[in-house]
Amino acid sequence: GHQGKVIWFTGLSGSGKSTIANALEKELHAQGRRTYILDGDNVRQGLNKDLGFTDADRVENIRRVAEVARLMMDAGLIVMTAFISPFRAEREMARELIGQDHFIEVFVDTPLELCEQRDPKGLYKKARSGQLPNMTGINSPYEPPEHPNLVVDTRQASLQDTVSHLVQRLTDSR
Ligand code: GGZ
Repeated sequence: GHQGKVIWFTGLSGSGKSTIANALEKELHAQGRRTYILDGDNVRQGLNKDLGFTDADRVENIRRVAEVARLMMDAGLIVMTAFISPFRAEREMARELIGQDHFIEVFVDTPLELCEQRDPKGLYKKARSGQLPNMTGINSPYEPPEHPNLVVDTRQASLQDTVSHLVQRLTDSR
């Protein structure tokens, strides 16, 4: 057996998935644990550079991410994935592939309104003005998880509390 795990973050663009993953990674490194963060920046630039944002491309994006996450988990890493992963069916596929006992689904439940206020890349603004098709939350769907392992309300919980909570989960399940 291995000690690998997959922490699967899901939520809208700008919800805070990467922020939480990065803070969690720092904490795990301090404990001497080996990790890897898969996100749009390192996957969509390389492995998945043939994919865009149609429904079909998102399905394929998530399928490949789940396969890669499983391989890395098998190598003993704590893998964090930070993709919108908007569809319930693909998240369930990932859970089955990775195995219920190794999979922690974290719903970063930041309301669209707040994500839209943050809008660090101006994507929501572009979508609202009709210049960006298929923007999640505006003109492309997001299906919230029905039974996530953890829900994070970034308006209520501090980043440090969220990280501590996740570290505790990982420690409990070892
Ligand atoms: C959603 C988009 C889009 C569209 C570009 N819709 O906030 P970001 O910028 O840094 O993260 C978003 C990222 C989403 O890619 P994912 O691979 O996570 O999506 S999915 O899981 O649905 O496959 C956003 C940027 O890419 N981006 N165009 N149309 N987000």
